[in-house]
Amino acid sequence: MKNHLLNIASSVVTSTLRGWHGSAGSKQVAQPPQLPQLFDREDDPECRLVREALTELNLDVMIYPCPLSGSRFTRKLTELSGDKRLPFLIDPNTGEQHSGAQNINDYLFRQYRQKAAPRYLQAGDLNLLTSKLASASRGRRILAQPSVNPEQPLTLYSFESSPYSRPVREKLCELELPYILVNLGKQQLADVGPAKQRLHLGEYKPLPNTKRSRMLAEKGWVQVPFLMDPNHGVEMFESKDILAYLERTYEFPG
Ligand SMILES: N[C@@H](CCC(=O)N[C@@H](CS)C(=O)NCC(=O)O)C(=O)O
Repeated sequence: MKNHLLNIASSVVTSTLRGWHGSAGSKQVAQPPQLPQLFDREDDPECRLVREALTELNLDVMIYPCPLSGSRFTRKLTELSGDKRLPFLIDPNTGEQHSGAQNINDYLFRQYRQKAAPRYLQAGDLNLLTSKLASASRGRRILAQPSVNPEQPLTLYSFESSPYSRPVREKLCELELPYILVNLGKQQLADVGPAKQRLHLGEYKPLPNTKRSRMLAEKGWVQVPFLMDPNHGVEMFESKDILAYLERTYEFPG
């Protein structure tokens, strides 16, 4: 979408249709030593339910984007899972692999929270319907665009419902760029709101010993989306700038 403001407004509608699930991140962090790997398409209704669960569980993962008519990770997906069904999760920490939102979210909650996935993250009819409507509200499908294959994965700080982060995730998906998804869900009231107009008055203090407090110490600011590209030594805030950077750096002129 060319007009950035319209793009963000449409993304607000998308998050609203899913009741802003994928905003809160748990205070309890159970990040395992190795990154779980998710084969994902940004506009797939089941993939969205899994990414909402990942934000809620405060888990970071490696994303292998599989847009429509994409090929970069589809062969690997087929080799590992036996078909092209999305979402597909591999957890190298346990050797488990699962297909489909219901199985994946059941596994993630059982493994990393020792409890059942909440109702709003189950792949039942209502959640799939709202997630389909959320995808439809973006007004287009995520189709692969010819792109440069990076040597190293990029890193994106995001949380699922973030209206500013969604267009960046869509672009990473279209360009089939693998990335580490760092989930930065809201852990307290002071985290709520855009970075420049938080609900909380006074100096912003993230909870201690969290990804948010580390981001503040290391980057001087807590805001998503935040992109790191080790292939070019680039780190940047601002969704509009990130989109322009990804297009200029990775998209083959069409
Ligand atoms: N102008 C920025 C706005 C980004 C922004 O406000 N992001 C929100 C999330 S959608 C944020 O970081 N809020 C503060 C927080 O989550 O701590 C952009 O386009 O990237």
